[in-house]
Amino acid sequence: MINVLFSAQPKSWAAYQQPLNAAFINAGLDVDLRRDHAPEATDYIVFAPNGPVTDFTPYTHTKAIMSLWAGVETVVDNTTLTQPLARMVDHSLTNGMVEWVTGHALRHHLGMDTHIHGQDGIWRDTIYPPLAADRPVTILGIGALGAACGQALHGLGFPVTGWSRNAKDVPNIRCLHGDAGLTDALRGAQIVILLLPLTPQTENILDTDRLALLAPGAFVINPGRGPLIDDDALLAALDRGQVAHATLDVFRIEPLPRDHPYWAHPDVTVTPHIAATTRPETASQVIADNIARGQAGKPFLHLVDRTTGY
Ligand code: NDP
Ligand code: OXD
Repeated sequence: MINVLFSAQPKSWAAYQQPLNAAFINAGLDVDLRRDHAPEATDYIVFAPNGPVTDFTPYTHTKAIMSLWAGVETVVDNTTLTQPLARMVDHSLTNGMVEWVTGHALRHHLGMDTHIHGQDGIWRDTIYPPLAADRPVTILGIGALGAACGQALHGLGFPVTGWSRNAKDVPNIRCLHGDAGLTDALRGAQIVILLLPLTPQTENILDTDRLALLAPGAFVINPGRGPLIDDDALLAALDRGQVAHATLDVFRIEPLPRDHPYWAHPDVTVTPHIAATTRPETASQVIADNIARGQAGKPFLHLVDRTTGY
């Protein structure tokens, strides 16, 4: 019997109990899934922020922590965490992000708001978008999510540049990396999409100087993490028209406080951290399959590198 502890917000239990148990059976695992295993008897922890486990010290026999989230910035620097940490990489999460990013990129590219909000009897036939081929898009972060978004945008005809920490070769994406690569990636970009993890190196990466590299009237789309952007710099860039519109899904404080300037800004769209939700059915199978690997003595998939923080 494998003891799996579920440590997430209490409201998640109802959504995950049945899919996790079904996935364990599907993976051929005999699992006792509970919210209250004794620490020393816990083999694995299914983990999300704001659950009961914050101190991993007593989990002396725990083989791995399986995060329900792709972003692990709230747990990766927990000094009590000595066990392997696997983050969420799941095709449903990826597809959700591709749909959200593509939808918002097309909204801005096509100038949809002009016509959706301009139903006033005026025939605005001189306002039409360029073709996607003439709208360079830059994606900061070309990992599981950024690379998939890049492929989808390329498929629509956009020239896509991606930026990463290490040199990469991703089909259909002009790949740049490192500090010099960041300047090149941002210079002249008309749409910039942030899909970086939050680490000390990526915090405030989109600041005043880097916003100034974008094409005048660029669009910023951030489903990554709020602190990737210097908020004051973005608001100033919006106010002077350097950035035409920002669509933001993630924020330094969530829920975004009601008096935050983003809510009232005419050129900001706030979405409530829903760009890509972890779907219990497929995420449970990812976790069950990873536990099955561990039980078979194989290396876990999607392990977080504790030195880089993602
Ligand atoms: P990955 O780890 O697969 O990819 C991260 C990418 O960022 C990689 O290309 C990596 O480079 C790059 N990167 C990291 N640090 C740096 C750096 N210092 N300089 C340059 N590039 C860097 O993550 P995912 O694609 O799975 O997820 C990305 C983020 O999306 C998550 O961390 C999370 O914050 C966010 N997210 C948001 C959701 C939402 O609903 N809003 C849902 C899910 C995730 P390299 O390839 O060289 O390693
Ligand atoms: C995640 C998220 O990291 O939902 O999975 O943001």
